[in-house]
Amino acid sequence: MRELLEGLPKNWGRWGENDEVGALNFLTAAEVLRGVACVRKGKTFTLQVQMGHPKGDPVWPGRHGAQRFNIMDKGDFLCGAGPEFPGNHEFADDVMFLYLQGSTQYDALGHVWYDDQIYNGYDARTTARSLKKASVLPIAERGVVGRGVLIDMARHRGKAVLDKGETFNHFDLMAAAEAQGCKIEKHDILLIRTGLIGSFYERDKNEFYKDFTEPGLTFSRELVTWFHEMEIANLVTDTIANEVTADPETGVVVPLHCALMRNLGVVFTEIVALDALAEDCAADGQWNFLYTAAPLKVVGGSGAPVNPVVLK
Ligand code: UVW
Repeated sequence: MRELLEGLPKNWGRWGENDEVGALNFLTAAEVLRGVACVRKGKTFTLQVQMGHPKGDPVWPGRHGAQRFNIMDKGDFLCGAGPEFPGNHEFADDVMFLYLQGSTQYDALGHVWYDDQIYNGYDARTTARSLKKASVLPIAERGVVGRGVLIDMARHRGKAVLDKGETFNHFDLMAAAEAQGCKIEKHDILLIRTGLIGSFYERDKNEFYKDFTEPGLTFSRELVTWFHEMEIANLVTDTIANEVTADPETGVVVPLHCALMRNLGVVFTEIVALDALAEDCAADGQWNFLYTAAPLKVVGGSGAPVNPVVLK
């Protein structure tokens, strides 16, 4: 990874030696108002996938989807195991076991690293047992609000869903934006649709996970420089890991996690449901909007579930 990313820009120290939210610092009050200016119709969209979906949850191989268990329900009361209260109300309770990266989620900036340093140069040993630095908590405390723009790469290529391992770069994003009649602007929250997550529920799971390679952004030095110059605050996609799984040239796995998240502090949001929003954008021709998201405040978390809300 070091060799691949040698000489590329870093934002370490740019927002001070204690910074933990990286490129979200670009989302000033003026940027919030730039997003608000996109709200014209009163339409709202929620972008979280269902947790514990009956057809399974799309996850990075080795993780598991959310599992929810009833702790109390009518059955407990029928067999006399439910607690009795004056007035005799009954109730249902449940618990959930979930990977914090196993559903629609924000990654903490300390989620992925190489060379023993996480975002902003913090020692990777600060991740032991829980993230003491650059956890998801500061992102959750801050919230994410700004102007979002959706690039529908699948629609641009005339496909319902991009192929396994199909790549695209910043030139493709800009060409798609032009075809959509919109522009990716500095400080945008960049949403990219590949069709992958929407397709998951109807696909054979063996086929989906076989030779696991997602479609997505592919690493190049120019692409990293473009993200740096555009000062993109947040990358949001309908894939599990926001990039083509392995760089086709070198075989290096998730180089953009390192180049964008670890080095530039670009915040990643993954496994996002973008189909309904994309349909609406294609119908009304408006591809920009106010994007808002508040991941859960998980102390020490390397990620946290979220249900982003978009307003047009
Ligand atoms: C990895 O950790 C590889 O992916 P994600 O960012 O999806 O959690």
